[in-house]
Amino acid sequence: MRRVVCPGSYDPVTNGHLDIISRASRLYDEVVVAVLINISKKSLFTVEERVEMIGEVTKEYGNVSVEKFHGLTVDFCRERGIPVIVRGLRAVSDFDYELQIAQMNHQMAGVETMFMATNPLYSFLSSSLVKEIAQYGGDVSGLVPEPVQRRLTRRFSES
Ligand code: COD
Repeated sequence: MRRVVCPGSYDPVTNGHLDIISRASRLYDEVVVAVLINISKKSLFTVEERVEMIGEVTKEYGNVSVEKFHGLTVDFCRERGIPVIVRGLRAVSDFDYELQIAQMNHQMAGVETMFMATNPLYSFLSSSLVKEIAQYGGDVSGLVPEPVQRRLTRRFSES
C-alpha cells in the first residue's frame, strides 16, 4: 500500500493546501495530513480546530486521514512506516528552503520528499494572507473552503 504524509501548519487550511492534498489522494492509496503542534508559534486556530477543519473538508476524498503531531516530521513518518512526504511548491523561494529540509529528512531517516507544483490559481495563496484579509473583513471566499470561511468570520467577530 502506497502511503504518504502531507505535513504542515494549516492555520487554517486553504484551497492551495486542499489542491495538493486532493492530488496526492489520487496518486497514493492513503494520505495522512499531519498538523504540527507548534507551541512556540502563535496560531489563530488550536491544533484540534485545524484537524477538525481539514477532516471536514477532506472527508469526500475517502483515503485521507488527519493527525496532529509534535517533534520531527521524519519521526512521525518513521513511527507509521510511511516513506514519503509530499510538499507543495509555490515559487522558487519555497524551493530553496524545501530542498534543504528534504535533503536533511533523507539524510536523517531515508524519507523521500515529492514536490508538487502549485496550481497557478493558488500560487499567491497562503494561510497568513487569508488571516490578514479575514481580520480586516475582506472576502476570502474562493481562497478557503466554506466551513473555514465561517470559522474565520466567527473567530474575528469574537475579538
Ligand atoms: N499552493 C500549493 N501548496 C501550498 C500552498 C499553495 N497555495 N500553500 C501551502 N502549500 C503547501 C506548502 O508548501 C506545504 O507543503 C503544505 O502546503 C503545508 O503548508 P503550511 O504553510 O501550512 O505548513 P508549513 O510549511 O508551515 O509546515 C512546516 C512543517 C510543519 C512541515 C515543518 O515546520 C516541520 O516539518 N516541522 C516539524 C519539525 C521538523 O521536522 N523540522 C525539519 C527538520 S529538518
